[in-house]
Amino acid sequence: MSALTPGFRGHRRTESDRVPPGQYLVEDFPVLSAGPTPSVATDGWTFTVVNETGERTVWDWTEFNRLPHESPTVDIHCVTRWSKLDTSWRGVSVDTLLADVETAADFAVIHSFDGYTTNVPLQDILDGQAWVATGYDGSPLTAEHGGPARFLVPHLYFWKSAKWVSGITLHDEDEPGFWERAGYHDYGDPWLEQRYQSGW
Ligand SMILES: Nc1nc2c(c(=O)[nH]1)N[C@H]1C(S)=C(S)[C@@H](COP(=O)(O)O)O[C@H]1N2
Ligand SMILES: [Mo]
Repeated sequence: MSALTPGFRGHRRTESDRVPPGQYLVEDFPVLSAGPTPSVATDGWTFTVVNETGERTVWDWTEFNRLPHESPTVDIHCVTRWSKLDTSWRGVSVDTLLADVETAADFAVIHSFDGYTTNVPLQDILDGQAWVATGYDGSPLTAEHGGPARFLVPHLYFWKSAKWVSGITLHDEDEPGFWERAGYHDYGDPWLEQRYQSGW
């Protein structure tokens, strides 16, 4: 893997270089949910990974909080056209969650306690690209933003960052999630403006 790509580390990036096409910057943090905010208690909370053969790995809240945590600062991009730069989070990387999971799967579905789902290629959530976040901006993640824990995969449109996350299932085949079945793009790269499936 080449560590230095021209234009990535080689040049100073201005703020406008960090805003994908068709997006505008916000300073506040908008709340976007398809339904009401569920109240998810940490008592009885679990995070579950299921591989393609049905093997389950489960953490309760206490076990999850003992896992090594990271503090990523990332830019986020919602398909409704707002972007927010330098958001700071605290969470467990998906690499940590999948470290002991045996899998040859190519796809993942992220599941939430409100029934929300979203699909991502497995390679897009490995190698430091995705987290299960329990903290935002120095505080526990609020319920409206997905607390106690939400998925965070900032290089894809923010609908892929499922709030109130309950687990990850691994699959050999791609399985569209809630918004993807409703016509949102299967992959959702903000830099390519992959907002909706063609025909929308
Ligand atoms: N469980 C769940 N996760 C969700 C959603 C939702 O409706 N339910 N909305 C998605 C969408 S479309 C966006 S833009 C972001 C919004 O996150 P925010 O409310 O923290 O800004 O959450 C995503 N995750
Ligand atoms: Mo969104």
